[in-house]
Amino acid sequence: MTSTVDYGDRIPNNVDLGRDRVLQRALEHWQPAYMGWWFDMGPTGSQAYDVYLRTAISVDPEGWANFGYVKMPDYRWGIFLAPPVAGREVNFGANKGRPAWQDVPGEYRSPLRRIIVTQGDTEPASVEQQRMLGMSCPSLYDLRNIYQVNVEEGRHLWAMVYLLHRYFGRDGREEAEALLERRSGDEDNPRILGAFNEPTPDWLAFYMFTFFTDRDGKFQLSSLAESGFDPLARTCRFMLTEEAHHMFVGETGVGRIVQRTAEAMAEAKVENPDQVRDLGVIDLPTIQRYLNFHYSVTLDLFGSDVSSNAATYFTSGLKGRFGETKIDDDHVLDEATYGVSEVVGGNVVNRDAPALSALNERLRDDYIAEVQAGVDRWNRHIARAGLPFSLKLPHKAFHRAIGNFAGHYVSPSGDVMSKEEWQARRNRWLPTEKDYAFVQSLMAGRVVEPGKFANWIAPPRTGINARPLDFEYVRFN
Ligand code: BYC
Repeated sequence: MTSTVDYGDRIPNNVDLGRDRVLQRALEHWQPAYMGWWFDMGPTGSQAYDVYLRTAISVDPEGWANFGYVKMPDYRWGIFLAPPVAGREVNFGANKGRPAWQDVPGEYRSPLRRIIVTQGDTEPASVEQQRMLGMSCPSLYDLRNIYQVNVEEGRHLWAMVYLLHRYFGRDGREEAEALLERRSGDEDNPRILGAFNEPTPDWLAFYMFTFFTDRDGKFQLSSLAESGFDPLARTCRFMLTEEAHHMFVGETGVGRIVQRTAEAMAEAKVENPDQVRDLGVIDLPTIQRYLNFHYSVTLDLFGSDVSSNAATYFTSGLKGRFGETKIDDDHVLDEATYGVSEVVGGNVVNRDAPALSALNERLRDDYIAEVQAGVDRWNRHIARAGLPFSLKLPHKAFHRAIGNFAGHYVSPSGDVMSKEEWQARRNRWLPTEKDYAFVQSLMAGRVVEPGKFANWIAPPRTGINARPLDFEYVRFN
């Protein structure tokens, strides 16, 4: 393992790829297919643009990235694993205390492959979901940020494909090909997880997605960074470094939209949503409906509240809890219980379940706490403008399709309803066709003059890599 990356290699890497000719050839064979996918499904019309991107150049925490203009097809998608930790052990489950695996334990091959494929599948999916958005960007700064997110999702796909090729032989190579064949939203060959087949039709949706859904990425990657399968743990540790920027883009993106709306409302002294829309900004109830949608579909990504898969992953030592090694317990969980909710007799009630099978629910709860803190920060913009409104996370049971709440009709405040009652109110709670049409009407063209921002979003506080806001973050050539 080297800590800097050799850019002389066709595939930049810090895994001594050059020493494993078979693996190198397999990846070099996959690379043109990846490029084909990028040209077909990557950001529309962007191939010739020079974009001010950061590229991973080492795994050194003090300076792992380099900033400069790059044409995205020339971005150096590479393979980087965080440095090994000497003497690392499996830290949880039935194998706790054994040396961490450097190879796939035969008995766990199938679940491990499935975890890696599921993780890998989300990465190209999100690029596909966002591919049209460059055509309606609110500024060069925002355009650069979405492209940064897109190339790094591409790199995260490379990260999982490396593991598949390196450790899973022929099966792994077939899975790697299939990752380039599924398509977000395709009826016949969709992406694996629900949220990754939903459209991301506009920039409010993009920012909600990067705030809510990329954060599922953070929590899942953090759990996989605890894995007893050391190459997966080290891969995910490095991916988390890049992931932080994606969530920054989401949180500040929504925050800037909320800020702009609140300031425009205060200045014009209007609160009625129609009048707010007349100001050319997105009214707060529409923002709330987008929030309700993205939050609820992302909660589904954590899987069923009670899951034997989750118990197996943990007991085998493949997938830990968030912050596993910092938790003060036995890390085996044979006796422990955890609270899960379900609908009983028209009410949402809590009951204790074996902690092992409730691990998805626990991770979801960890996620909810972090998301709430972000929503609180958005609300400060509204409070500062003196407006009597606040954004709220809907009840956990609202609009769920996976787990105990699937098939139930629960309001954002947690009231269990009949299907008819719920559907009669649906348009108050979730974005309507009219909402989408209005939001998209604001984003009819792109804003590309350096330093200019669309009317519906406030400028950020600072530029990228200490560059000014009027820096030419993207050159169209
Ligand atoms: N949609 O016991 P269950 C990211 C399936 S995001 C459709 O409930 P389990 C990123 C499940 O596959 C992070 N199907 O759940 C973000 C299973 O199928 P089979 C991605 C679903 O297995 C933004 C069945 O239902 N990483 O990185 O305990 C941009 C019953 O399973 C869904 C991971 O997810 C759903 N929402 O947990 C870019 C980590 N939920 O076996 C990137 C790896 C469940 O019956 N994945 N199903 O065919 C996992 O750890 C687990 O697969 C899950 C599900 C947590 C997703």
